[in-house]
Amino acid sequence: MFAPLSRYPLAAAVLAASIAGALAEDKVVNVYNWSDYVDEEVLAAFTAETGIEVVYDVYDNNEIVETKLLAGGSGYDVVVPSAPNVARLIQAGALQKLDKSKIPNLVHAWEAITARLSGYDPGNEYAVDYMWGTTGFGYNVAKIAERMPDAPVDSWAMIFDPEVVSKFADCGVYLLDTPEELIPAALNYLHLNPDSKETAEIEEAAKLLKTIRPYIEKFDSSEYINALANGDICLAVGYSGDVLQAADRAAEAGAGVEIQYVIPTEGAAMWFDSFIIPSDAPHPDAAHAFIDFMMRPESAAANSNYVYYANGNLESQSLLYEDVIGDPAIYPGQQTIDVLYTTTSHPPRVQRIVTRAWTNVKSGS
Ligand code: SPD
Repeated sequence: MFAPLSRYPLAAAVLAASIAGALAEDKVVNVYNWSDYVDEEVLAAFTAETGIEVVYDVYDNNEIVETKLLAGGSGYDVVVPSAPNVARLIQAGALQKLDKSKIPNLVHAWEAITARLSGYDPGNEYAVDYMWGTTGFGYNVAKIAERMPDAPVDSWAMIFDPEVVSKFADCGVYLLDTPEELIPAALNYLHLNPDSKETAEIEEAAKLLKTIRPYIEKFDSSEYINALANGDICLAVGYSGDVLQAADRAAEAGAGVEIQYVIPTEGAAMWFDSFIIPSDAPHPDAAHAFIDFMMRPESAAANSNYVYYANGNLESQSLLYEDVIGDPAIYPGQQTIDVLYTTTSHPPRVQRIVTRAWTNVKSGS
């Protein structure tokens, strides 16, 4: 039989302190997610129910996430990188395996999406899809029509044909500030493999991007939502839900700005952003609780209804607004899905070439 702890005051104090520490540990979860990617009421509901405070930081590209997680000591408990980055982070040992017994709401995961993700995370051991979407472009209907009544608005020619895009330079053209979107889109436009690892092909894509560089006002991955909505720019390569949020904000403002999102007929990127837990996450229990809460159908639906991105939760679909589940820009039909491409992570040698090519495109050198 164990002696009562009251006979060992120091041991009792140490135990009490460590229990208190463990409890305190789980009262916060540090979440690092894409900007404009959550309904804050869902975060508040999580805290109200669990007592766990959510410290929420945002980013707008995968490169910064990967750099932080590879360096270690980020302090984050839950992060939402895209699939190729998840694959690289797993390989580097930067992620911990999920304890699926702590995420019972995983039963709601959408098998079609989980299967896609298993190509990056074999056995789906490290990542759970949060949202998925496409990368196309958004445009201001009136401003584009004014400048080019017969503009090829369904085509990447809007961006990659210098004759076309030059007509819109005066009303503002933005490109996402990331090679992981623009190089594949340019490769695809050139009828090359968007996931090419060939140096010569990547250089070709960079060459095309350089021809349109003079007409690009800014490389940006977050401000374009408001810039489109306010009518400050007329064309932007962007993520599906971001452009749809811009359209919504424009309509709400009632200033006559109409924004249209396009998945071009030549095809576009389809991507998946997943919850992961870094291997050195300070609050792994809170991280699992957070992911589980986000995987409730009600939470997933609330988030998608708010940010206009499709989620990886099958059960949530009956809770989505009709203008979300019924919008082919958010949940594309099979015909569109057939022209969507996915990309994989590059080996380091190819990644260096991509990074250098992108730097040259941006600097115009
Ligand atoms: N504002 C949310 C944007 C989410 C974009 N994630 C997709 C990145 C794929 N490369």
